[in-house]
Amino acid sequence: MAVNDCRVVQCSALSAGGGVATYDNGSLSASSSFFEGNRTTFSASGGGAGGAITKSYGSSLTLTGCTFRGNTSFQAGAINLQLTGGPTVITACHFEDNTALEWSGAIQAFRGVSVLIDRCIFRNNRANALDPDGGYAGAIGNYGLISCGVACDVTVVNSVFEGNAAADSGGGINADEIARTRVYNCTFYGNTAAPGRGGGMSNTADFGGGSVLTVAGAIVRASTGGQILNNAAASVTYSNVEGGYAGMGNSAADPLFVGPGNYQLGAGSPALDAASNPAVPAGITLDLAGALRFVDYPGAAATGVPGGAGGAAVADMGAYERQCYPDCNRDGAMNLSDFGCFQTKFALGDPYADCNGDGARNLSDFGCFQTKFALGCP
Ligand SMILES: [Ca+2]
Ligand SMILES: [Ca+2]
Ligand SMILES: [Ca+2]
Repeated sequence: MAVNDCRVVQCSALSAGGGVATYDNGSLSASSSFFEGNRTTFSASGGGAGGAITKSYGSSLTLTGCTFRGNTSFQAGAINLQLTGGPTVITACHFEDNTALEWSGAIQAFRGVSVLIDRCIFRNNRANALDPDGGYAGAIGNYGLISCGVACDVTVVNSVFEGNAAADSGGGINADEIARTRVYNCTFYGNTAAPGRGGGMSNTADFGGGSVLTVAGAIVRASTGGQILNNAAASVTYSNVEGGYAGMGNSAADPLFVGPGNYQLGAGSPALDAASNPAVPAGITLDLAGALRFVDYPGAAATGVPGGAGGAAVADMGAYERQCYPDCNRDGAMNLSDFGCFQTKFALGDPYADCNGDGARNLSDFGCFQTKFALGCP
């Protein structure tokens, strides 16, 4: 089933999938669609999962360019993914103001599902605690009850978590039981959990032991309730964590975001060229803004790990890769060939050639390019 260019608004279901559901080896894809104010209505203490979408029993799910806003459920405020089966791939989607009464404000993965979440924004989602067992995972929860190896992985890449809140643990992400959760090149800012319970992320052992959380290339700042809680097995490397976190390549220095609410990295950021290329999953080549993920930023010391799809160009920490504007051909060097590249893009009418950003492409853009080239990467 395909749901394209649709609006699914204020729908409800008794127990699962307030808007849309796929079961029994079915396949659901949705693109450029809007899911708002959908909910499950099962009694609050008795269940209800997936305010907007449920995927279950072997089915597969692909979501691209969709928005999920203000959906509500007992667990999995927007999307419920459960039981082994086909993969889930969620790309370039926005999740805002979704609510779970108990667990997982936006997305919940449960029992052996394979999930890739790439280039998404999670903002102001929350998990309340209707009873004392709840309040886990403000945005994403991953819970595995059976041993299924990599088939159970939830992998999150190139995404931003901002202002999400969990009444108990994991304002951005919570994992428990024997879940496998991988978080690469994501930015967490201003997320909230209870004191000491991981405002950014938590790897808890409250429902069973053995959950493994692997974090690389992340930026985790300004959390309430601590940045990262680990009560099981966690590895955090090549990441920027406010207050510091033990692990190879980690730092605590101010990442120099370009401005409030804008998590692009400023010039001179210690997060430039400081992530780990081999950690980035195969096939990932773009950052959250749709720009190239692997860019060598001239003047930044490469303190991260080269290799992988980036070769010598090392990825930046966080969801955004800083681009060097005058390095037109993106080869990490600034020379005459970049002038040729600019001329070509100008001739083709490429938006890149509007160097001064005034909406027109004319001679003044050539002067602008020369000026920026002379400045390096301002
Ligand atoms: Ca870089
Ligand atoms: Ca170049
Ligand atoms: Ca212009």
